[in-house]
Amino acid sequence: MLASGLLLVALLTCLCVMVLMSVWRQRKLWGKLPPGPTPLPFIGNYLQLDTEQMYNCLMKLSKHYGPVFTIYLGTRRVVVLCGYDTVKEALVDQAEEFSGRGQQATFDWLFQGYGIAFSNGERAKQLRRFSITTLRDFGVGKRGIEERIQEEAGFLIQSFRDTCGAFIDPTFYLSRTVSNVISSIVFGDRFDYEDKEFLSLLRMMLGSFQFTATSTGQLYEMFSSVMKHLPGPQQQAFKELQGLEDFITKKVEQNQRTLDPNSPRDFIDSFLIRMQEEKNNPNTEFYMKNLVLTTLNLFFAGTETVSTTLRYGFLLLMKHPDVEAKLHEEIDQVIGRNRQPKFEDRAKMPYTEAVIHEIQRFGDMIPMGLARKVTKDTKFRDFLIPKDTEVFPMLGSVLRDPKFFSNPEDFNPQHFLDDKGQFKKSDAFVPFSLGKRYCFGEGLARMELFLFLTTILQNFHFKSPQAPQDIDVSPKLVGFATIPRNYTMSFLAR
Ligand code: D3G
Repeated sequence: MLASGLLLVALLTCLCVMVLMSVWRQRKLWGKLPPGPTPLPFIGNYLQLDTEQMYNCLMKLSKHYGPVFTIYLGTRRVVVLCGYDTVKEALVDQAEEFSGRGQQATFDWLFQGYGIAFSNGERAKQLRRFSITTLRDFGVGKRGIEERIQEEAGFLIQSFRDTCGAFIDPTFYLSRTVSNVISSIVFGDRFDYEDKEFLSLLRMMLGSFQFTATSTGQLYEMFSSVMKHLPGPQQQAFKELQGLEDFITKKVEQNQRTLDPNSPRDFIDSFLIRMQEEKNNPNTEFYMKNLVLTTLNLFFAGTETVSTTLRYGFLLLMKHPDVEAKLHEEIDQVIGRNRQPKFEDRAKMPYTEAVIHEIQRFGDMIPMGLARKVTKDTKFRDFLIPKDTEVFPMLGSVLRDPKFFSNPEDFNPQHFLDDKGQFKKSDAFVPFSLGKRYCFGEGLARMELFLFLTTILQNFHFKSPQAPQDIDVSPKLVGFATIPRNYTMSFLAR
């Protein structure tokens, strides 16, 4: 009797221990988030972060916690990925899991999960597919868009000639030109360079893009729910985003009034036609809000990234006159002065190709990438990342990965050249990100960078009011975007 009682107690104890152990193991499994500093309620890791230099702060933390760690931006839990191996293992080897879109608090104020860049799930999939096909229909990746870029490059050359060698800030010269390429596709026509409304749209894009790189812009990433109601520079950014949306809404209404369903004139027309085709589909993603906000995504992303890259590039070439001289030499040899550059020329211009890559690598346009999130509970290395956790792929840490670039902090086209002077690819060249949500404007951007840069250098050389050694090529702002310092320059006819 006593023995069986003892046995029962022992058995029950055993069972209890087993149950407890299994619960504990599961909890531990669940708790296997990447390491990171302990967060406080509501403010998260605010005390460990400096909103003036988020990128640098996160890289410092990665020295302590390793290439995969967890940080809390206010209440947002974010897994940070550093270096080529880590980013590639996540975004490429586990592409599906890491294909969700995380937040960009400033842009989300307007987009609210609609449109193509800041959306998720079926919506992102459908709109991405449609956009890629429709861009192609309007000539992207073909002769059509190449000729449009060449023509626009001609207008830019003329506008630089008109400055008669005066020192100017090139910002809006470049953004007008770059923006007119995507404008031709989404609105069916370019803007006149004197158009006041165009300039105001370009100011709104520049302003809100720069805001995301400021300290307030990064603070807004942590405390948007409070700050959206408070006065401050964020209100100006909202006004600018709203101004852009209002303009697109107006363009859509114009298109609607004059639509011929049998011959779409531009991206907006094609979307309107698709809306008509899907009007009886209760699950359609083709409706007005997605039309306006997808168009705004293309217009904005197609303007600001390429134009900021060129602006940074000019400054870098003035800092490095030897590089500019070698570009002139290759252009003269391969293209000469009597015909416009064409995209095919690229194959015979390894030096130019290397310089463009190096400008993009050094410029590091979107240093922390567009935030991703995991679409399901995800096992990554020895960690478990719960569904919907945000992920920052630190593209800047890949572009400056010392395993791939000999002097990652220096601007040096040799990073992309072999000892025979031939162009050398690098897997760590990831300015367009990787995986399922990589930038599908990549082809267009590369064509523009090549044709604009070669056409400009075929016609001008650059003059800075400062001596090369006094030019500061370190960024003015690093946040969501990297922004070069303000400068002026002069375009001297060759
Ligand atoms: C900004 C605002 C609206 N839609 C897209 C953007 C944006 C900025 C940089 C990129 O997208 C990455 N191509």
